[in-house]
Amino acid sequence: MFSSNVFVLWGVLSSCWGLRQDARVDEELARSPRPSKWGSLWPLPQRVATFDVSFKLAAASFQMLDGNGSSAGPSCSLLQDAYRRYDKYIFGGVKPERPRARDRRTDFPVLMGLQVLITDPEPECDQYPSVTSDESFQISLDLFLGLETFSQLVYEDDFGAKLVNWTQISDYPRFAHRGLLLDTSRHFLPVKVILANLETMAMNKFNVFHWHIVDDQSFPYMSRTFPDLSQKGAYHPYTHVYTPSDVKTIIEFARLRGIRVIPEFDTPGHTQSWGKGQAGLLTPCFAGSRPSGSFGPVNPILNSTYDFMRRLFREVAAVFPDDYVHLGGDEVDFTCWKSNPDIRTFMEQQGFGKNYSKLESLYIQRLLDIVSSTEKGSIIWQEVFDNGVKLKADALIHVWKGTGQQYRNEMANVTAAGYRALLSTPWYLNRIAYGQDWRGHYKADPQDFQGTAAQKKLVIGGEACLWGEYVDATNLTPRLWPRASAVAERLWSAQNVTDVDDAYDRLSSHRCRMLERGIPAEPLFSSFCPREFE
Ligand code: CP6
Repeated sequence: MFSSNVFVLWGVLSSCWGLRQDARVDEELARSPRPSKWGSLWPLPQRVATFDVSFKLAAASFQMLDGNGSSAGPSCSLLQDAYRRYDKYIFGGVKPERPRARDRRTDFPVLMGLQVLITDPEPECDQYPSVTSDESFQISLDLFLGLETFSQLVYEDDFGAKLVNWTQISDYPRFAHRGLLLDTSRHFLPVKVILANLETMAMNKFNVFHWHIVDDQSFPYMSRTFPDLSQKGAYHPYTHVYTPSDVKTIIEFARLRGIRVIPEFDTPGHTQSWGKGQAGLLTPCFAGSRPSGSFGPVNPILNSTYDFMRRLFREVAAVFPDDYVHLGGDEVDFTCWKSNPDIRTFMEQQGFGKNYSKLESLYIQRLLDIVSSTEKGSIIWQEVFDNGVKLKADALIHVWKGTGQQYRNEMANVTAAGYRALLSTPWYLNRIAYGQDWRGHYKADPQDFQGTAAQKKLVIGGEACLWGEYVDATNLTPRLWPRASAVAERLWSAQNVTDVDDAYDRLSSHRCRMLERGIPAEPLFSSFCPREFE
């Protein structure tokens, strides 16, 4: 009896010891968060000066107003909309009655309001954001980027009073393209989930929503030109689709937050769901001399394929206002093409031999021509570049594959060839690991490769990717935040902002702020938030 107890106790101790061993992976940061000298600013601004002078904000009297001489006034609905949002974030939507003069005495000088002075003679109030948008601001402020930063300066004292320290900030992004990929094909994501994530993107200064809208598993995009694509290819023909009005809602919500929406219609691979609503589009695979009944990538040897693509991309160009579309082009499996006798004959006629990359290139080449005829620029996954496809000089190459050394080499090769590059390889947030994997995401730098200054300049940014195989509305938000925030800071803040310890402190507070704003962001490590949800 006694010896058995001893054994149990030993078992408990040894398993505790085992856990400690495991936790040692986290040694460097196995501590509770502490206040950072930068408060809870995230991503860290380019230049910050704080002074030991505090002001109080009163919910009843504080106002955000267009400054004297501002080039954006009442007619700039985008700005007025942003005032409302940030008022709510700062004061929690509470508007007490205005205090009488004798009640106004406080221990701190009261900050009466925030004057927003837009200096751009033609502010983008009614336009869509673009890769050339000026996102810089001083803290006397530019649109919502500045408002977000201002709201992050507000803190509470022990009595719940809202305070802000006298602060001067001058800020602008390191990279123009700071994206997040969500995948709505593997699982349908309800519109409100997408909107909540756009809102959270704005809190993190992400400015591109890369919408991987369709793929093998389902085709939820409702096309006016080809309604059968979603009618037959979506998980459900009217509950699991994005109607034209849904798409509009998402694009407008994003626009009001300075976020571009870039749709991806990935071809010629990853298109199984397209085949259900568009007969003859996919390549019939053969078993010996007979069709096997299954289908492969888009059939690149038929004129009807290009007629279809021309009509589809004409619609896409009209529906999505951004200057770019993402054309995919990744992971094309040649097995089915190889099995098909018509394709083999075509290969011979073209003199391609057994090189199916040449066939893929022929397809992509024609698709790129179709897309340029719609006046849009193209983004493609790296395989298209790797296969030697002739690209327009303005094509953007999206690097997603390989180990650390491989992706660095790829960035070097792409930029040495004179193309602009986007990086995603180190930021596959669908991959999860025990511990603080955000630190790895934080340390990766898109300009960390062997190359000239001119090559580094061709890196216009990167994207965090959350592929949808294991993610739907139930777990998307906590899996994404605050892990994606690490990528947001890497893409916004200066190159020398690399102190992971300080990032941990600020990110912990930033995560608590996201919680307060109703976003169920997961914790970084053992900790608690000043205001926790039930
Ligand atoms: N779907 C598409 C995917 C992936 C890619 N393209 C993918 C590949 C590897 C991982 C995660 C996602 N699911 N269309 C690659 C760009 Cl680890």
